[in-house]
Order: sequence, then structure tokens, then C-alpha cells
Amino acid sequence: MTAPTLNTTRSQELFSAAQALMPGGVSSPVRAFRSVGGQPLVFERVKGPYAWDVDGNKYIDYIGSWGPAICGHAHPEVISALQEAIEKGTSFGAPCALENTLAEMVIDAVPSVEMVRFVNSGTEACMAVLRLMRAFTGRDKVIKFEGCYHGHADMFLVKAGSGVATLGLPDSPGVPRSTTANTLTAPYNDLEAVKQLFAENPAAISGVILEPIVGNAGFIQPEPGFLEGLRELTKEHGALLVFDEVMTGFRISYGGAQAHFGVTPDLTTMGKVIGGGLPVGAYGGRRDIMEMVAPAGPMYQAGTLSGNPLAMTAGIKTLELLRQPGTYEKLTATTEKLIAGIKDAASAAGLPITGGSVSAMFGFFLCEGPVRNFEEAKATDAERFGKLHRAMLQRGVYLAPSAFEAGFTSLAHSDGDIEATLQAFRESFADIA
Ligand code: KE4
Repeated sequence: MTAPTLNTTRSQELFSAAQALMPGGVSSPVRAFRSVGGQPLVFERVKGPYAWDVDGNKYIDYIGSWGPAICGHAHPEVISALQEAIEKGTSFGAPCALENTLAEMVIDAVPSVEMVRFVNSGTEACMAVLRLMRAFTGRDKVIKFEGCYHGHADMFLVKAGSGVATLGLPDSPGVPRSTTANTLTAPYNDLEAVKQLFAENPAAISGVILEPIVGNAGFIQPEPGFLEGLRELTKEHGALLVFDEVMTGFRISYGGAQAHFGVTPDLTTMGKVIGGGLPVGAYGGRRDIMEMVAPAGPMYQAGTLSGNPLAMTAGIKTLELLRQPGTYEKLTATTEKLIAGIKDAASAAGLPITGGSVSAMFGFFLCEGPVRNFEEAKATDAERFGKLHRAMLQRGVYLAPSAFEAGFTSLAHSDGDIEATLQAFRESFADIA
């Protein structure tokens, strides 16, 4: 069943003009649709689970601005809180009470966080937390996992996920070897490889940083014992365990993936949801470690717009909405219905698929599976995923434009939206089989 061809004339005009103004016509590479093909869409507005492009086409959105829109886009309570806050100004560059409020909420919610510092993006949070790991331990090396993405700071652009994996970039030019010499990598879910790295680098590894559920190599869950094993290994070697919860924070549960799995790291990075769609990142953890951060301690980190009142306002309201009873049960039910239907639809079309979900995060690979690490994720049929992505757009469903990203549901996605999405999947899988 072929879908109607969307009119994307205005998107084409704007995107074409953007090519001359901004590299690739975008402010972030994954938005350029390079790995899935088709016409990148220029958005006009978003509301609830929906997005509209500049040609008036409406989509059920499973990106949600890459995570922040967990309560639905432009939630009326967030909007009205911002309208009230903006009357007092957009940025103070001075302490404001709203920072205390959001800090208290994060500290109350996230098991590892006794103290927190706000920044403006997940990249900043991860950059700062790596500096803090090194400052606290006096050690230079760090272990990350292939396919995990911790923002675009030099030392993390080693076998990184997300847009780096999407574009098939070996690792970025412009990153000196000297910078990445201290970045060690291991396959996700491979505790033996981590043990080996510790044995080969005695008393030299500051810590291990990972996505507790991977969302940047596609959706990959930790195998039973993996997170617990890392917790033991890092303690044994006097190294720190850091969960990058920029994507999973307040999405997997109100206490993040660490609360869901019952494994408490020493430090945690956050972003996306805690800003409610405005630019916010954060890092936090054990008080004895965080008190090394200037001006309390000697480790320097700063930011002009950090803790600004608008971002704090949007974050506070978003977390207030999320801590209502039943929130994560609803998100889990919605997402489980979605991923089960997607897998049934692919199987009905005779296509191999493997995938899953945890709370409001899901993903699938178009291959037999299982997918336990980035190497196995590469078995996914990326070309067929591109055809699926285009077919779903034609049917009004907006999936992440990459086989190496995760999907996000929200409190705004209704049963009707899920059923319409599954019908689009049934038709699209039939088209591409
Ligand atoms: P930002 O600097 O993009 O705010 O955060 C970087 C980051 C750090 N850690 C994790 C686990 C992340 O998922 C991210 C950013 N996620 C991507 C989506 N895969 C952002 C989308 C984009 O790059 O445009």
C-alpha cells in the first residue's frame, strides 16, 4: 500500500537556503537526515505528541526534541510558568531562588546526587564530570563504551554513538591524539574487557562513564549484572562510576536509570528533561567529590547562562508534572504497547527485528538480534531502516532519522496515537519487505 506523497515544498526551500548559511543546513548533524535520506523537515510548531512542518503536515513525534518533551511538547503548565517568569527577565547572571528549587528536586529524586551544578547542555555536563573525575582521583585515564555518546567534547569522540555513528565518522578530525590517548574503550556489556583495562592500567584510571541504558547506538539495555559488576570493579580499583543520564534521567523513572536498576554511581550527568526543553545540563553526585568544584574547591567550571531563571522554571514545572502518581506506569504501558506492536508488524511482514523498551524509551534493530553492544548493533539493516523512516513520514509518523538512536514516548501520546502509529508501521513494513 503506497502512502500519499507529502508536500514538503516549503521545507525544501528553507532547507536549501539553510545549506548556504549553516554547515549541512542544520544546528546539529542528525537533523540533516543524511543516513536515512529523504527531505529533512523544517518544523513550524509542536504541541503534545505532535509536530507540524512548514508545509502544514502533521506528525506523531517519537523524538520529542531528543528527550525533553516527556510531558508532551509545549505543555500548558510549562508555557504559563514561562510566561510568568519571562516578565522578570531572561537571564540574571546571578544566583536565583529557582536554582535552589530545581537543585533540591534533583537531589531528592536521584539516589547518587547529594550536590549538583547546573550547566547548559549534556556535553558541558559530561566535559565537567570528566574533569572532576580526574581532579578527584588524580588519574588521567577514563573508560567509555563503544557506541555510547557523551556529547561532542574532544575526549569523548572515540568510538562514539549518536550522530558520529549515524554519519559513520571514524572519529572526528580536529581531536588531537594526545587528547584521546587517555580514553580507553570497551564493548558495552563486556565486564571482562573492563577488568582487562584495569589490569593493564593499574592505578591510572579515574573512572568508568556509561549510558546505563544506551540510546545512542540504537536502544541497548544492560545485561543482568553488568551495572552491578561495574560498581564493584570501580570500587575495587579506587575509580569512580559515572552514569551519563542525560537521556535516561527522569525518563526511566523519577530517579533515573540508577533508581530503576538499584545501582548507585558516584557521579551522574543529566540534561534534556530537567530543562523541560530549554537549555539545561547538570552534573552531581557525592558531596565529597562535588565540593572539589570551584569556588568550593579548585576544579574550575563556569557558564554565563548556567542556572538561568527560564530554564530553571521549565525544569521545575516539568519535574512537578513527572512526580505525579502513576506517571511512569502510564509511560511504561504506552511504550510497551508500541514496541510490541512494532515487532508484531515487522514479523507479520516477514522482516527480522529485535528491540525493547524501558519506561518511556524504546528502540529496535532490523536484524535477528540479540543486540548487546555496538558491534552487534551494526548488523541492523540501515538501508532498510532509511526506507522505513521515509515510509513512516509519508504516513505522519516522525521517527529518529537514524538507525543508531532511540525513540521517546510522552505522557501526551494517547492510545489513538499509538494505534495510528502501529497501523503506519504495518503498512510501511509491508511496503519495504
Ligand atoms: P547535548 O550536548 O546534546 O545536550 O547532550 C549530549 C549528550 C550526552 N549524553 C547523552 C547520553 C546524550 O544522549 C546526549 C545527546 N543526545 C543526542 C541524541 N542522541 C542529542 C541529539 C543531537 O545531537 O542533536
